[in-house]
Amino acid sequence: MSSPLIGIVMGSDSDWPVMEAAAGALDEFEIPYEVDVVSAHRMPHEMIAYGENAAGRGLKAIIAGAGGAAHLPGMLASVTPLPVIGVPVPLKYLDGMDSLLSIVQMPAGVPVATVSVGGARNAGLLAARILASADPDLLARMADFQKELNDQATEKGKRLRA
Ligand code: RP5
Repeated sequence: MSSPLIGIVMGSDSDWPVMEAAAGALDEFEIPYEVDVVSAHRMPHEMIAYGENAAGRGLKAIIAGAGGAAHLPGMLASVTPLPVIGVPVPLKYLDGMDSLLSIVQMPAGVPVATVSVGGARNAGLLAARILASADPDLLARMADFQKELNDQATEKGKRLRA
């Protein structure tokens, strides 16, 4: 197994049904990743250590998902120089707006690239694009993937017009 390039972390294993789509996208591009639960509130010391050690361990980006008072992506971004992609996980109440606002409203200087509520697949694809910017083979495969999306959308239009 290759060393992981992307860290996928979440506040609880209850986030996994949403977050597994990020892993699925990375699988499609054969990008090695690791998965863990690193709760900002329930295990703050481990969370800080994860962020502080991530770059030194060879990770290139972190995908962090959390729901409700979703402080995990922002706190990780505050202790790592790596790009952090935040996934707002929708919980039972408030339709994920609490998660979204907790993640997206970062102070200047501490960026988190926030995807849509439940948008873990896009988080995986964004991580792949970050790696692709320095990897011509991966960049070409990303361009092929986009061409495939284009073809599929074109085909749908053709079927409607027929
Ligand atoms: C957040 O609390 C987690 O990210 C999760 O979305 C939510 C609920 O966690 P559990 O009570 O299901 O462990 O920190």
